[in-house]
Amino acid sequence: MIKLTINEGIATVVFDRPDAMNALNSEVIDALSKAIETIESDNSVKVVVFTGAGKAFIAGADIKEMECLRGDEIRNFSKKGRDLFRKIEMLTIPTIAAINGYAFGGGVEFALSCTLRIASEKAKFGLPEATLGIIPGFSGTQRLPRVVGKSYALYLMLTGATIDAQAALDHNLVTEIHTSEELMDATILLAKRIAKSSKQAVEKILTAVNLGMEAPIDSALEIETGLMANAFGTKDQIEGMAAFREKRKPNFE
Ligand code: CO8
Repeated sequence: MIKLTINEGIATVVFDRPDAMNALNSEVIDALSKAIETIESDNSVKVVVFTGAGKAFIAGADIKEMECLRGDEIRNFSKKGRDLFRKIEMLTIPTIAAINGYAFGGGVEFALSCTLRIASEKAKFGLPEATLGIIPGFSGTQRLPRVVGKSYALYLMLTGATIDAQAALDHNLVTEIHTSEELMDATILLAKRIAKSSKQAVEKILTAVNLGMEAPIDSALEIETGLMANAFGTKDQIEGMAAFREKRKPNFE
């Protein structure tokens, strides 16, 4: 259901339920939660990559599992996914969704909780919940407008339109498009570029952006100043600036 490998500081998580287009059922969500715990407990991990096996990234929450849920059952399922996605969003390890194919409903909502999203030219995106008589309940109504803007988010959610990778790029849903053959190499290259940066600086940038975006601007600026002050005097700041002065590459911790 979920395959986790950790290699040279990069954790790769593959959603591997191709018979159901990698749809998120309770079992997959529990397995993802365990994989995140493993990643958090491994200090060597600098970047996490998520992708899907087969022709889907994630075709949404499992419609067949959800169909008959009611009341607290559906509330709990929604909360389980939402809380896990929130945890992933707030990780101080950067996460990249390598969107290889279909990303619908909960699949888009999951990708939105990642730090970055890059797509194969074969990727297709949509929030078809309204066409199923429900709403994006894994935090899509909140995160999608923050990423693509309110109007385009509402267009996608109210119509259930399917868009291609180019439209996703045009609306900032993804930052890069690659051929399907090159997607994983390009993703690993991006992960390695991030992994070369100072780990403590990366953690502080994620914290500043994630906390700051949710705070009033004056509080957000205070958060930034505090984190900036804490960066000074660290081994990486001393090394990074010495490396600049000595015209060499930094050797971070
Ligand atoms: N859930 C369950 N099974 C699925 C799902 C899904 N989301 N998507 C695909 N499958 C299954 C199909 O039923 C099919 O199974 P079977 O072989 O047993 O019939 C198998 O995967 C292969 O799928 P297709 O034959 O349909 O493959 P195609 O290549 O023809 O089409 C698509 C692929 C376009 C991805 C198509 O399967 C599709 O449209 N899937 C549904 C997409 C969708 O509507 N996603 C949104 C789901 S709702 C959601 O995500 C809500 C999130 C918030 C929940 C909050 C909890 C309360």
